[in-house]
Amino acid sequence: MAISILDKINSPKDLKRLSHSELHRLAREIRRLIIDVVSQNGGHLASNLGMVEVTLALHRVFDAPKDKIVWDVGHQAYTHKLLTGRRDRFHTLRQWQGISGFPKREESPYDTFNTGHASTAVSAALGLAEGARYKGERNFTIAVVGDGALTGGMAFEGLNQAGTLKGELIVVLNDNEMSISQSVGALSSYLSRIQTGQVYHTFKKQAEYALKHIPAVGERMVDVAFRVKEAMKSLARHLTIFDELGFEYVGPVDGHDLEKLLEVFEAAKSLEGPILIHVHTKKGKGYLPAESQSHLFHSAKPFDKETGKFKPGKGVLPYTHFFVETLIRLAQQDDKIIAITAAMPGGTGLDRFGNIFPDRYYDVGIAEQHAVTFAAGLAQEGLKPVVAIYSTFLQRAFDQVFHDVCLQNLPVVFALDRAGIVPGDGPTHNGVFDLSYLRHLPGMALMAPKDENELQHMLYTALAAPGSPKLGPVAIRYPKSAGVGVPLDKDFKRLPIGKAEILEEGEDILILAIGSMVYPALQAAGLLRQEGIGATVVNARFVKPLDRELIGRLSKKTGYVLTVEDNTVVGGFGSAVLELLAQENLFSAKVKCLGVPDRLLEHGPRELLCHQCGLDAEGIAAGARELLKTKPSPRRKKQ
Ligand SMILES: Cc1ncc(C[n+]2csc(CCOP(=O)(O)OP(=O)(O)O)c2C)c(N)n1
Repeated sequence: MAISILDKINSPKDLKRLSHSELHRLAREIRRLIIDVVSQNGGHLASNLGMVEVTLALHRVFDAPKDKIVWDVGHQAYTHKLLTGRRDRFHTLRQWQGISGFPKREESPYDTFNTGHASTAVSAALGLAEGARYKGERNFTIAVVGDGALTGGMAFEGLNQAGTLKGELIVVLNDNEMSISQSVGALSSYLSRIQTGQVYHTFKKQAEYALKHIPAVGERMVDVAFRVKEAMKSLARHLTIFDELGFEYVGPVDGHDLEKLLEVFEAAKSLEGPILIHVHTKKGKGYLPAESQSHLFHSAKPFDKETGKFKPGKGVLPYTHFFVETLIRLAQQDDKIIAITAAMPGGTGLDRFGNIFPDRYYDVGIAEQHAVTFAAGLAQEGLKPVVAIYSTFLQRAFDQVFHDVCLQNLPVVFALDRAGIVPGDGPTHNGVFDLSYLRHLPGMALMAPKDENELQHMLYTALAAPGSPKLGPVAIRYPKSAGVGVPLDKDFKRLPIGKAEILEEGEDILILAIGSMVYPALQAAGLLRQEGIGATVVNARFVKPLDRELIGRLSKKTGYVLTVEDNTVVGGFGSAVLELLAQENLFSAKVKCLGVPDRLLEHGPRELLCHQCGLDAEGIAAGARELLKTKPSPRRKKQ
């Protein structure tokens, strides 16, 4: 058996000794290992397979960690991890206490900036470059940005400033014509025109036209001009948008041609900054199923690497499915409903909506801020926009939710997928802040369903229910998980706004749960019942408006209140209940708030993370027992 080259790579320094043919062999070994591990653990397969040669070339030419590489989103950094001392732990990728799927400074000095959300790399790298300049350090800073990430406005805010600073910033634009799905928008077509040389042709045509229309010049001059075709070509290069922004544009370069990449990166070292190197890669490169269906292998579930088939799930379909099926049914009855995604058509399920209602569907790119304000404009025109965004990514658009939606009390519906604790990806992807960052916005109605059946009624209530009070903005948050498996009511029901639901009655303690915590709370009540403790379990349904009457009355009755949410305990549902009790002079009730503690949650399986936060049946029951310890003479019922 041939000796593995990867086994001998302990740091990027080891790369510098390899011959070109060894580098090629190394690329093959890396691809094999990435496929092996991701097929077991799940992860970002397609983006990583596309970046093997670019990463090898960067680490061969530059001197990390002195030279700093910032990975946009960070989902393409597996090769980087393998080359920077994490090969032996790579099999623990995305597992509890294993290595993270994203760059993480706590994990390695080679990870220069923590990422997970898109479009930040240029700004971060520019900050690092300027920081180094202030300190008098000489090094290169490289931002690696995808064409998808470039659709995020922030990437352009960074380029805009970088063009005016003359620092040693190198932007590597990884253009694979894909975001998770097809890249969208005018910029994406512009990049393809550069790829195919059409930017040059456009220039040629414009030049021809201009020369022909100069009086007394005419055809002969055109002939002369085209004899200096090479000069024209180089002139044309200066016409890319990046040149206009003050960058030295280099490209397009084949991102799988190692020799070419080495040459271009080496040359870039001697150019005056800032430089943008446009590389063209193939997402999923080297693994046919990922090449042909890169969107499915973007963030892949575990799969059989021989067949490329995903391992079957648990049976019940995810909340996302129930959301989009309901939206489609509602849209069939109401042609004002419009659906908007920010580059997550598959993840939010809206690709199905788009296939059925192509004129009422928009993928705006990785542009959450724009998505929200765009929806506000549609709402102003009397339409009913539904913006489906992952909870964590809506954080980007907080001011747009406030300034463009809430300030005008516009009826925009926010469907917040991946709310709560999200498995595998870690702190950048947990959706554990939305209850806190939306609750305090005036006019916002904020709901979370206990199951998929309630999700459909909530969407109906928000969008279409006849006789509903006129609602302004509404947010509905639901988890990244399979539904509970309850049957779906055939007919939609209008839920009374701000009304909670009593699910079980007991005298010792009130458990107020929201969203995906409701069923675990019911199970906890079952455990407590076996110990003679009677719990009233309430499905709060609304975090805003809260059911003041019911919560007030039951808190007074039991005197012990346990709130349960898979959101941070800071400023979320529990805080809302505490405020209510204070306002209603009910502070004699003893209250305990269970939720995500005020610290970052590392990556791991959802069940484990929920367990650690006390957010499962056992943890909720333990929380109740602890609270009841403060009871002077606890009433224990006979079993
Ligand atoms: C603010 C934000 N919105 C959405 C996402 C989800 N997301 C992760 S990667 C990705 C596509 C990135 O495309 P690109 O930058 O071209 O990289 P590629 O995967 O093609 O290599 C998206 C939309 C995110 N990480 N951050």
